[in-house]
Amino acid sequence: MSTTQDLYPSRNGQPARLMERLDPVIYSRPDAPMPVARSLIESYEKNGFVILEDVFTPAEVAVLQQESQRLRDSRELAGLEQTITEPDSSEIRSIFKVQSISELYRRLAGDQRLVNLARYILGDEVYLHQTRLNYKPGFRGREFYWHSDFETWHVEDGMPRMRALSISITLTENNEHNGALMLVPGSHRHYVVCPGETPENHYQQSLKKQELGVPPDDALRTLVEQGGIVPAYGRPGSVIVFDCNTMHGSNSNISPWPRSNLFFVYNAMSNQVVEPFCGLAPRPEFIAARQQIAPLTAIATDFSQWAPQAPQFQGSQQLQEKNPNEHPDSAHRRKDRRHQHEPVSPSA
Ligand SMILES: O=C(O)CCC(=O)C(=O)O
Repeated sequence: MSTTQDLYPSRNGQPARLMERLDPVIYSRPDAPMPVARSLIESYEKNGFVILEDVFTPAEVAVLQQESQRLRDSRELAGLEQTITEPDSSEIRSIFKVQSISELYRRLAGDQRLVNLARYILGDEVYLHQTRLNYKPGFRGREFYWHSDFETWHVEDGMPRMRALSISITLTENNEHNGALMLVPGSHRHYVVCPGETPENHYQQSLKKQELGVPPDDALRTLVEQGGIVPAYGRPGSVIVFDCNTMHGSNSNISPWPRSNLFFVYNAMSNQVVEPFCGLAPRPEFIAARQQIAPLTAIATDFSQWAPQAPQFQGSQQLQEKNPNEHPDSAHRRKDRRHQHEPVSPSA
């Protein structure tokens, strides 16, 4: 059990309820240089998310999609613990810790368009708490029920404060048919204390179908009556940035069109995880990073120029043994660029 004070208790026998958020949403000072237009930052602060279209060019998206297909087709990958199948079929639902099996995605997680935004919002150097690729295959891709990521990261991973965010890069179109992400504006300001008690190894069930750490109907109704629901439709290459406590979920995909999105979770260096607040053993490293934590270096990359890489599965160990967050040629840049917030596109 963590010795850090539990400011956001949940699943501990208390009745379910809504409580106010105790942490800021935007951590940088208002006069700090902004990596995107002020209106976008204000929208993020008010709603708990912002959708940025066309952050990656069609040529870059094509390269990112090829990599997604390569991973999906890999027989080696199917046997790894970090590969999660759908609850009722052997189709791949999610691959976790993608930076350990893909040099391209490792580089992408350090892209300056993403890292500078995360740094600005969190007001700190950042590292990767979790990464995943959710395939949401056509016909049988199952839903992700409503949840706040922070509730699970706090209870099961020991993330102390709300000082983390997700950046989701859409690899396919997300539309009204294929199970686009849905978000509840303003929900990030309220923490849902959830009922129930966390069983051991809960992740083995929850990554396929989450039933604990989800809001009771009344709490969800209240949040949605206050804020509504916004679907994150968009072209591939868009970016959805959302606060760790924003209520979100997505429907099943019974359309023929897959909906594949990458998720990178950036946590503030000052908010590294402690012992899980549920008192159980921490979840495995592929779900929640605890070892070799190091700040990311923001690097400019044109992914359309990325040379195809040889399959990396036997190299996944090597990638994990190195500093998992840092590209080999980036160390010399860290000193110069740590506190800069270079502009990212789009700037509208
Ligand atoms: O991929 C989605 O639609 C939702 C993903 C999500 O909420 C999760 O993986 O926690």
